[in-house]
Amino acid sequence: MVNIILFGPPGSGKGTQSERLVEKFGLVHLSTGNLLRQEIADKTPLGLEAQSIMARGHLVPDEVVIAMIDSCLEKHADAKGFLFDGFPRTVAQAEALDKLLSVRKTAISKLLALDVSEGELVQRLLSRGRSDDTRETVMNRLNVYRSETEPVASYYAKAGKLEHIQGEGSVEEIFAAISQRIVPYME
Ligand code: B4P
Repeated sequence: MVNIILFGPPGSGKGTQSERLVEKFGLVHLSTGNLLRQEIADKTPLGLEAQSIMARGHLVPDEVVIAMIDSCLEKHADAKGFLFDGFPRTVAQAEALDKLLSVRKTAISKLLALDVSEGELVQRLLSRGRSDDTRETVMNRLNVYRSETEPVASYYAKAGKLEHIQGEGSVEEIFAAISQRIVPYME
């Protein structure tokens, strides 16, 4: 079983690349951002709680996203592998994920980190124009990324699982670079 984390700051292209990667490799795509936006669209109690947090660019509480991931892993118990997109975003989420995978007798294979400069990130997000892409929210999201999320890369680096990918260039070039890192796990 292969379990890949696609990691990077907001706007680094995790969602863009994940859609293509799951199609190519037949992995199950677990995007906490998409799952939360679906809860908001369905106006569930969880969605109502998440909406204002996401609008401010903050992180939804760890226990909420960990429970969401747990139930998705359960639902796709026969998957050949998972692509985690936007999760884990804190070290507590990473520790919880390791436990959830270890009880299922599997583990993270690699964390692939997309490197994109801050100027490029801001430009991409402001031109995307999603409801959480206002200048103020984008700045908050970048600050939260630096303080809460970046340590997740060091957490997996200690286990020898971190690999950096140049995240600037065409979508196709970046897709080829990521695919090259995943192929060995599919053989
Ligand atoms: P996410 O949905 O995870 O989204 P993101 O980090 O903003 O963007 P992503 O990196 O996927 O960029 P994309 O491909 O779309 O998070 C949203 C919010 O949800 C968070 O702020 C948080 O509040 C909450 N949340 C999610 N997960 C959570 C968790 N685990 N814990 C707590 N809270 C959580 O690309 C961005 C733009 O760039 C697009 O317009 C795209 O077209 C463009 N682009 C992509 N690749 C490009 C390229 N190579 N060149 C030029 N443009 C490119």
